[in-house]
Amino acid sequence: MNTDRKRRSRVQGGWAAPSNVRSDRNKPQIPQAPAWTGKNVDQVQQHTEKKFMFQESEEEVREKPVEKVITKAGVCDLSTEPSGVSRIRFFPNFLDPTEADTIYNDLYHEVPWRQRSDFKNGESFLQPRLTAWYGDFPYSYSGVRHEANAEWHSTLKMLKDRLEEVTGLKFNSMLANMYRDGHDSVAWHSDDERTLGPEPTIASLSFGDSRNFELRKKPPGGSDDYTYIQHAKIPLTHGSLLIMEGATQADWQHRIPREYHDRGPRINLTYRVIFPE
Ligand SMILES: O=C(O)CCC(=O)C(=O)O
Repeated sequence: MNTDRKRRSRVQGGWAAPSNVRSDRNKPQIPQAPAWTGKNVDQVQQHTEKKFMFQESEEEVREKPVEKVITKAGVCDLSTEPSGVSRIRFFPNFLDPTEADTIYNDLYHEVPWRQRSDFKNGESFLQPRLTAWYGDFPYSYSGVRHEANAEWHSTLKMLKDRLEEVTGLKFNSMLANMYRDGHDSVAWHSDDERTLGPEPTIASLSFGDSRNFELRKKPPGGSDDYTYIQHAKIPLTHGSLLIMEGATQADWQHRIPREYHDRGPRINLTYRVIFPE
C-alpha cells in the first residue's frame, strides 16, 4: 500500500428522510403557512420535516509529508527503496570558522570562476552561478562540458586529502560553484551521470553565506507530480560538510533555490569519483 496515502474515515452530513419520532412533542407547534403557488389546494405539496443526520463515509485523504529540516550533525536515511538506502551525513562544524574564512578568501580570489551556459530543449541559457572544474577526466552535464583539469589548487588538494581521510574514498574530481548572491541558484537535478557510477558518494563543502540545500524524492513510476512527495532541507553553513551516498542520486533530486532576501557570496565544492566517459 502506498504509504503516502492515508485511509481516513470522515463524518459527512446528509439530509435524512422525515422522521415520525419527535423529541419536542411538548413544545407548542407553530403552524406552517401553506406553500401557495396558485395551484389547487389538493396539488400543494405537504410540508415535510427533514433532519440533518451524520453518516460515516470512507474517503481517501492524501496529506503532504512534513518537510524534514536537518540542522544537527549526524546520519540520516532519507528513504529505503529496492534501489537502496538514500543516506546523507551532515557535519555543520567540519571546519572551524577561522580556517573556513581563510579557505573562502583563497578560493574567492584564486579559482578561475566562469559563467557557463546550459542547454535545454535545444536552447542555451547562462547558468545563474559561476563554476570551475578540477579533475583527471572531463565532466559533462546538461550540455555543459568541463575539460579535464588536473592542476589542483593547493587549498583544493588539501581539502581533497582531508575528505579522503574521513570517507576512505579516493576523490579524483571536484565541481566548484560560486553563488554570487541570493539570486544565484541551481535548479532541481540529480548527480546521476553515467560517469559518476551507479551509487556515487559526493562530499560537499560550503563556505560563505549559508544557503538552503533542498531535497525531494522522485515520484514513483516516473510521474512528474511532486505534490505529495517527501522533502528535506539542510541549511548549509560556513565550514559545513554534507555527504550524499547510496541511492540518493537515483531516488532524490536536490537544488539550491533562489532567495528573495539578501545573501552574500557562497562557495560550494562537490568532491566526486568520476570514471572516464
Ligand atoms: O551548491 C550546492 O550545495 C549544490 C551544488 C550542486 O547541486 C551540484 O554541484 O550538483
